[in-house]
Amino acid sequence: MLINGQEYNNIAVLGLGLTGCSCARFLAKHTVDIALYDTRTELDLTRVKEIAPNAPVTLGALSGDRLSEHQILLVSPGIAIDSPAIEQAKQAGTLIWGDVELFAHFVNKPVVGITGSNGKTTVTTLLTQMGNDAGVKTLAIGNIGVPVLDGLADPCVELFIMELSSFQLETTHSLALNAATVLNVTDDHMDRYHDLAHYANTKRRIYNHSSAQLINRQDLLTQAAANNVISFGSDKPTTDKQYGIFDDALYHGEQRIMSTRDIAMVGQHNYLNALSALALGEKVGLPIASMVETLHQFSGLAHRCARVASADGICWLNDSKATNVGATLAALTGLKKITGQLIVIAGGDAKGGDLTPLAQPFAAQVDYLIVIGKDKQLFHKIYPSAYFASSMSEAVAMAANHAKSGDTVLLSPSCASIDMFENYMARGQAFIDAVGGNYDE
Ligand code: UMA
Ligand code: ADP
Repeated sequence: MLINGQEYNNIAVLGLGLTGCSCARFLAKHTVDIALYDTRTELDLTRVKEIAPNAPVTLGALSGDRLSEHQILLVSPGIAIDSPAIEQAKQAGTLIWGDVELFAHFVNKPVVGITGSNGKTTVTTLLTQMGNDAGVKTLAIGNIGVPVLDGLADPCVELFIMELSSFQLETTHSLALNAATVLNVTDDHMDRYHDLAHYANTKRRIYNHSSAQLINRQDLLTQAAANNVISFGSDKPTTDKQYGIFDDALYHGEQRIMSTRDIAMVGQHNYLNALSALALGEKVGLPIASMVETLHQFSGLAHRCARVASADGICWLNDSKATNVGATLAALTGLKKITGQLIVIAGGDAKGGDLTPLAQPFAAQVDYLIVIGKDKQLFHKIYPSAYFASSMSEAVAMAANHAKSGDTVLLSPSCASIDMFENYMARGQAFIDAVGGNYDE
């Protein structure tokens, strides 16, 4: 396989999940010798063997000597690249890439890249819808669940919208996006980064080589030291490089785009998501009228501040996708004007994150806090009267006992779900089932 004039015929794929299988599929088509690695000692290899029947598979601990024999390591995002074996290979001259780096060398269509601690999937999905509604065949790829190299398999795609995690950006070096954004940066994945600055710097790698950079005016950690910077924020824009909100309407510079009342998504944070999508869409030539029409229709995604049907007069909100503090803060901001009591169910795996930013808003807004999961005790520190529950059904029963008609019960965990559930969707579904409502994905 020829990349930048250099022949590569000995490539290793590390991690045999969605990303690893997609890398193997892509490389198999390019008739490159590949070796497959996974640190699990037991793994069902059926799918891998279908994709690359002759590739050697090594399970268990990684060996630096073995990895150093390869020209490139394609490392899956779930694998930390500072492991000693990967570090040894890097020192020996092996290139440490991810699937996104390989994609960058082969893509020949426009790509918009979206990262941030919160709102990535919402903005990626919304902008993809805007593209398709405008008649441009648009595909969402990346952290959203579609490995980027699989996206290249469809020659009809005219525009890619790529959701990027900080993990993916660690191994991405030459991706040249047509427009790139860091939506916001709040504490997340602190079990993988030294501190917030390290995490933010990794996210800002998205701007490298990009043609246009969209920053969040109110979040210093999203700033770009680049030459074609535009911005969004919840204040009034003052130049035509700014998007903002004024008098309950979205604006681009002086130009009023639409009333926030006509946006089908609810919540202040979703108005910012709408602005981001409009700004990125304009950079890749999507017509504004068509994008506004999409905003009239697009009502948001499941498990993100979504109302659960119930007949008890209580407003049950499923925000299971709130896997960090920033997302819960956004949900609380959207609930400032409610009249009844606010009961919150939180907890799970805090991923080494700092929960103290929740202390003040919880004290001001939350009448009754129920916590579940591995890091229950951390919530006790920031809200001493928190009640503990051992399961989602117990938490919902406690909330139902306490709530009256007109009250709101919000599931917004601020934590990952992995200690109790398969994923955030299973956690949200457990909440829905316990509430007893009927809810369609
Ligand atoms: N593995 C190892 N050693 C390790 C860790 C993992 O060998 O130390 C192996 C596992 O045994 C498994 C494979 O790697 O066989 C899994 O790889 P992976 O964890 O990188 O996950 P993928 O299945 O490749 O999915 C990844 C993203 N997962 C992660 O970043 C953890 C998916 O994002 C993404 O949708 C997919 O690529 C396609 O691009 C998920 C995610 O949780 C949704 N992302 C995080 C988030 O959104 O917060 C970052
Ligand atoms: P991500 O893909 O970055 O995890 P999602 O769109 O899936 O983002 O939303 C995750 C969580 O963050 C949900 O709880 C959602 O309500 C919240 N959220 C969405 N957009 C924003 C935003 N712009 N700022 C803060 N929180 C947000």
